[in-house]
Amino acid sequence: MIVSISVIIAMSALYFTFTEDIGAQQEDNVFVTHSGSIIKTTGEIIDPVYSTLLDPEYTESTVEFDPMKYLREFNYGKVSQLPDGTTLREFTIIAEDDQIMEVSPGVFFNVWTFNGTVPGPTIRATEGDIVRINFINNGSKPHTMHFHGIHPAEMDGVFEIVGQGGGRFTYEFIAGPAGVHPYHCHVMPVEEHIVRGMYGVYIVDPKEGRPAADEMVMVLNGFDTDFDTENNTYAANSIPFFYQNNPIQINTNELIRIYVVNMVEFDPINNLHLHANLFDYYPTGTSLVPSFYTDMITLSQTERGIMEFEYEYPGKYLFHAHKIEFSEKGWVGIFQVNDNLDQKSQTEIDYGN
Ligand SMILES: [Cu+2]
Repeated sequence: MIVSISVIIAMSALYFTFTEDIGAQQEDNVFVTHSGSIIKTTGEIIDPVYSTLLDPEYTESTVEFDPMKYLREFNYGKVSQLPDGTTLREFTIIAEDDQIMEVSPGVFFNVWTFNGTVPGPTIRATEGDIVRINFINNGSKPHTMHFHGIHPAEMDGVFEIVGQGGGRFTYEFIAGPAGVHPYHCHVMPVEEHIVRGMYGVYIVDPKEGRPAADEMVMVLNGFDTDFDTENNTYAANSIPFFYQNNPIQINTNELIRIYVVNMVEFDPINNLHLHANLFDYYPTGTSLVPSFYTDMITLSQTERGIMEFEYEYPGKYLFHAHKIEFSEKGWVGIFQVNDNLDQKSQTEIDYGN
């Protein structure tokens, strides 16, 4: 009897400790719509009058984001060697939640950001390196960084909530496994922290490297600008139709490698179709041997992989979601394939190390 009473007391203590922990992450703006669906996003809107008083230029976009620059930009961190020869890569990531991004012409949206952009920086390391993230939360809400990959529990960015107004946390782990992984904020309501833009790509190169290629990152994402838990825009790399209007220049007979990550919130699936070609596909990028040779992949949220292909014939080729609703709301782009003879090879670009 005494034993069972003690067990019940111990379990209730555990229960309350656990629910208090979770409760600390919750914001209480859960409500039911007219149609009966439960909205968990807060739909918080910045007061423009108050914000303009603080900063007269507030109603203008505060986010400078160039999808063409983001496409081939890799952040290798501040590199040093530990006494045992291990490479240490240090990154400083600052979270903010008061940034304004023009997510489509004339549509200004309050995004929540890592280092001021959506997506955040592409963090890149080699398998076995030590990755150290000096995380500073300058936002007005709690935020964290949750990396996919392998690391200790306390580095998982879920229970160690980093407080607003300058809270700090240092994430440190061994880079691995090789592949392409997302990182994102994991504070509740997680769907809002994601759909507002708190995510990015983390690439772990295999120790033996991969063949030289023209490499790029595509984050498939969207924005719910009217807070009805449906996306209003879709894109590869945030800006609808960007790569259709600004085709990605590539060369014939040159290996193209795309790290693709689906971060679309609310919709169960996203997909990608490449025109007039097929590609080798490495799900999660964890194997050096491709699993598929295809022209179409389907991805649920945070599902990702590496695509490799070459174009033989010059010309313009579409790539887009074969979920037509998504492509018609912006998730469509063009590869302009140039004849390799008169183009400087992209693989000669020094991406740093
Ligand atoms: Cu967050």
